[in-house]
Amino acid sequence: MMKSYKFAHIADCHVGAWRDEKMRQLNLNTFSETIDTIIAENVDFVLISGDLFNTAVPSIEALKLVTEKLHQLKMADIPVYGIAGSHDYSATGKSMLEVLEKAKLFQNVMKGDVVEGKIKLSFTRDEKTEVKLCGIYGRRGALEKKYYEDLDYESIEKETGEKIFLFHSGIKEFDPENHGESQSLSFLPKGFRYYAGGHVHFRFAKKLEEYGTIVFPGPTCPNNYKEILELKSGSFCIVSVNEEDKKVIVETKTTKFPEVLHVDISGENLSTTKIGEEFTEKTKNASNKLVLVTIKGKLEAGSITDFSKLIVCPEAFSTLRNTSQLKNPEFEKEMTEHRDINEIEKEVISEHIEESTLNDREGKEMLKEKQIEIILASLTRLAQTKLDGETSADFEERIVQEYKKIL
Ligand SMILES: [Mn+2]
Repeated sequence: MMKSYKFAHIADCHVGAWRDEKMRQLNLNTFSETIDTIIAENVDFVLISGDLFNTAVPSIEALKLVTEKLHQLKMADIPVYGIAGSHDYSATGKSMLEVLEKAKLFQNVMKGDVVEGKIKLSFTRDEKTEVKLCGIYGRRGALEKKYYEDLDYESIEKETGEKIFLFHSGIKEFDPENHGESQSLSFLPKGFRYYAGGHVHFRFAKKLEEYGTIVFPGPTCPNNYKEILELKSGSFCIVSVNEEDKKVIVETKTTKFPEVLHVDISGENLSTTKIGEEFTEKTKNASNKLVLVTIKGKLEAGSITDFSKLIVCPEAFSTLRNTSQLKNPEFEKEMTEHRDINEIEKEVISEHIEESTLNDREGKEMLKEKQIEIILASLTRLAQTKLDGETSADFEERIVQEYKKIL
């Protein structure tokens, strides 16, 4: 018989993210405070739906903090269950998550065997609540799709008891902007009480008839310029499941974040002086705020292009500049700051796609959109590394096979 239980659901903490010193510190502090709140909430366990770290091998600073906070959870008798995300996953298995797992500070719930070509997931059981957990990690370029294709749905769907599924993928039906190569809802196994999602950095909660409650808590701290503007702060969820009516109550908590001041400067013939003046005028009341400056249009010939010393507001919490839509006539190229690598790749490829002539099997040139898609998919496939114990020949064969699928 199930009892009422309560847990915290966090995702996309990206601990160690940000180059900007103040933002990096904010990201660390936010993670620390999030765990403090979770401990104070007296939950039964914590779920981390991927991207705990910003990279598979994080900095000592990031690792130190996460280890300390996970240890505090352990001391408070709160187990932590999770999966890897597209950022902290590593094909070679050399992920810091494995180290934390060895230290018994974290339990990876993506466990199972391959039986006759099918992936049979096994459940991790939480001792105190008897809740059963399993999940599938996320990989860069949504390579996890393969795991869902081979997943033995029946065996996990027919499992009885209270079940939670952890995943790190976008759901097409609930993500019109397609933040992260979303998949159709049907990839989720049916009949779980709760679906703990990660990967798409926005807040979402919905109860579905055949499924259960599907939740994306949003990142604990916004991870880039665009997310700051969209989300205004980070967030996570505290979830209670009631014994009698099996009702799932999702409480979204926002994390502390400075007030944002967004400054837009645009023009067709922008001089450095003009930009400086407009910036000073628009940041008069910027004290302790996080100033986001978008500069777009065209620079006057001969202008300085390094704004790092010029466009900065000393009394602000920090100043972040976005000049991705600013053209410098001298170089005729876009300057980029604070942007996602995937976004930059896509943009550069799209810009130069006219030079590409990929033909289909009949020798006819493919649609440019299709060519962009193939080039992007190739980048992801070719960025893979050899697995532990994999021979060079096996590695080559695997890359060739995966490559064939995108053509
Ligand atoms: Mn993420």
